[in-house]
Order: sequence, then C-alpha cells, then structure tokens
Amino acid sequence: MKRKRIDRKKRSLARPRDWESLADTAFSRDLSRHRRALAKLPEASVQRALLALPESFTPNGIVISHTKKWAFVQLYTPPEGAEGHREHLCLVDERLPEGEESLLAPGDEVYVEREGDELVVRGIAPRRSRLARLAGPHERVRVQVLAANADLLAIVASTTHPPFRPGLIDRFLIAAMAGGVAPVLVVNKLDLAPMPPEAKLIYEPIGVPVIGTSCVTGEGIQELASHLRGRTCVLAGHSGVGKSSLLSALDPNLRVITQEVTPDGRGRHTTTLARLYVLREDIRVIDTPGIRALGLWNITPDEVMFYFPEIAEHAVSCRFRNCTHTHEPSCAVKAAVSEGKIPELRYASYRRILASLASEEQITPGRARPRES
Ligand SMILES: Nc1nc2c(ncn2[C@@H]2O[C@H](COP(=O)(O)OP(=O)(O)OP(=O)(O)O)[C@@H](O)[C@H]2O)c(=O)[nH]1
Ligand SMILES: [Mg+2]
Ligand SMILES: [Zn+2]
Repeated sequence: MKRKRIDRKKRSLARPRDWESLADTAFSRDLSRHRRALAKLPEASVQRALLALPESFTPNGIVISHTKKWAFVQLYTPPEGAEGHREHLCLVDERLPEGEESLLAPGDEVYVEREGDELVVRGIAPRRSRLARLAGPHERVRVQVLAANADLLAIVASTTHPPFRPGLIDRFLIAAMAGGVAPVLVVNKLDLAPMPPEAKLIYEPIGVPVIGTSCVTGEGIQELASHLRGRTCVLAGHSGVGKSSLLSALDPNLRVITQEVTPDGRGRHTTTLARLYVLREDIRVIDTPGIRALGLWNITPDEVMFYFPEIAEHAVSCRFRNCTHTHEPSCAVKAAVSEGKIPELRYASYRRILASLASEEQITPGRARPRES
C-alpha cells in the first residue's frame, strides 16, 4: 500500500505537467490500456477485437437496457437458430468510442454482429433525440443520456404522495426541448386528490398537454394510450409518482415491479435501471428510475428564458436587451408577473434555474475549466 503511493508520487514527478496534451504520450497510454484489456479477454474476444469496426451499417436492433459491458438488444429479426426469441444479451465492443455523452441508452439503435457464439454490439446509430442530464461529478461522461430516440417525454407527477412539485417539471420541459423530445405532463393519483389547478393553468397555455390519470380507477389511461400509439415515450419524474404503475396500467400483461411509497411520501426508488418495454398497440415505453434533481446541460444562463415561452414573449419589451429579468429596472417580464400574465411559479422556476446554472458551473468546474497554467 505504502509502496504504491510512493510509486505514484514518483510518476507524477517524472512527467511534464501537461503530459496529457502531448498527443503521442496520450496515445501510448491509450494503447497500453487497450493492451491491458486485451490481455484480460478470452481468445475469441481477442480475435474479434482485431477486426475493424464497421464504418457504415444499417441498425438491426434496439437497446432495451444495458450496463457498461453488456446490452440487452431486441433484434429486428431473430438471429439464425433462435426462433421468435428476440431479446439478446450482447457484449458491447469496447472499442466503441465514448464521447461526452453516455455510449448507450435504452432506445439506441445498434448494429449487432455474431462472432462465434457471441453477439456483439459493433455500431451505434446517431441519436435522433435524447433525454439527458448533466452527469454527477464522479461519472465518466459529462452528459448522462436517460433515453435515446424517444418521440415523447411523459413527465410524470402525482397529485399527492409525493406532492405536486412544478420545479422538476420545468427542468424536464427544458431537457425535452433541448433534446428534441415533445413533452406531455401526466398528473397521476387522481384517486387520492384532485388535479392541482396550477397544472393546467401553467402548462396548457404553453402548449404542453396535461393528462390526469389514476392507476387505481383507470381514469385517463386510455387518453394517455392514445397519445402514445405508434410512438416511443419516456416516463420520467420523481420516485414514487407511479411511472412503473402507469406502464402496468397501459399493458396489464407486463409484470413491472412497483412498491409502496414510504409514509413520508418520498418514494422508494423501486426502478433502478432504465428499460424499454414494447407494449401492445405499437407503443414503446422507456421506464426510468425516479430522480430528485435534473442538472441541465448545454444551456447557458442567457438561453434559459428561451425555454420559458411565456417569459421570452414579454422579454422583447424590456428596456435592456440583455435583461436577465431579475434585478433590472423597466423589466417587462417582472411587470407581467405582477399583472398575473406570467404565473408566479414559473417565474420562480426561471429564477431558480438561472441561479442554479451559475452555481452548477461552480460545483463542477473540472468539466469545462480552462487548463491550469
Ligand atoms: N393511490 C394510487 N397509488 C398509486 C397510483 N399509481 C401508483 N401508485 C402507488 O404508488 C407507489 C409507487 O408507484 P411506482 O409505480 O413504483 O412509482 P415509480 O414512479 O415507478 O417509482 P420509482 O421506480 O421509484 O421511480 C406504489 O405503491 C403504487 O401502487 C395511483 O394512481 N393511485
Ligand atoms: Mg418505477
Ligand atoms: Zn426583463
């Protein structure tokens, strides 16, 4: 243990400070990592690793769920000798390059090749859309993709247990717009409490359909199904709001695990891995684990207002062109809020998001920090 530490110290002393910027040093480091990986693999895999990755391909399957090394893939046509059975565990080719986004997400279209007894993911098609969030500071990638190629994001909230909180909804709306996914708001557990008035008041005027549901009485489930037909939809929201229950309500043949919400109403994080389900009536749903916070990516503070259509609409009349609508005089947005033309809750969300973007930049400075000199 002690010895290791000394070694590491020596190494860091021996290297020039900016060794990572020297391309050939970085390359040789990568190569040795690659060699180490090869040494650990069985013979068949070594053979495979020496074949080139295809430069162009037609996807032949869709990712259902995955870990770092493995992916469950639904193949469009069953491979030879595997009749009818279409979901297959595939090895993920470790040479597929991971950029700033997660390499794989449920919904990704992939190209799978048979190599001996194994099926291997050899290519990933460019994403048409993504639902993504800023990854935690300890994750390998900067942007965690929760779901790929979805047409719709159903932001699920509940009337109560857990309580209705617009803050996360507003963030999901931004993530949906930024990722090219159309949002709908689903307010579940109508059997426990009526629809919170602000749900319709705030979101319908900005063009977000609001659907009230109950998995207990079945209310609204048909309406939800009609939105989803022929599409791929992500279910996302706080833990315990009933995402997995909605999935079971949409297709009772599915056995999706759900759990009681704890007495404090905080939910229990029953779903731990995002997964795509193919339901009847040509509906594909990606169920995701409940989250507490959604860090926004690729958005600068001055862009935030463009994700709040009702704020952007009034902003043109502000005295200052670069008005942030927080402290400036003659701000048309603040005036519209006090006249009730912009809901106070949305304006509060706008300010919270603006403030958090500034602090997120401070919390995760390692990500985009200019190189120390
Ligand atoms: N009363 C009532 N309870 C519901 C409804 N929908 C879900 N529940 C209950 O809420 C609890 C949580 O439901 P889940 O479907 O596991 O919630 P989830 O959003 O998938 O939670 P995570 O997987 O942790 O993100 C379970 O006890 C469900 O039975 C509903 O419409 N009405
Ligand atoms: Mg769940
Ligand atoms: Zn303003």
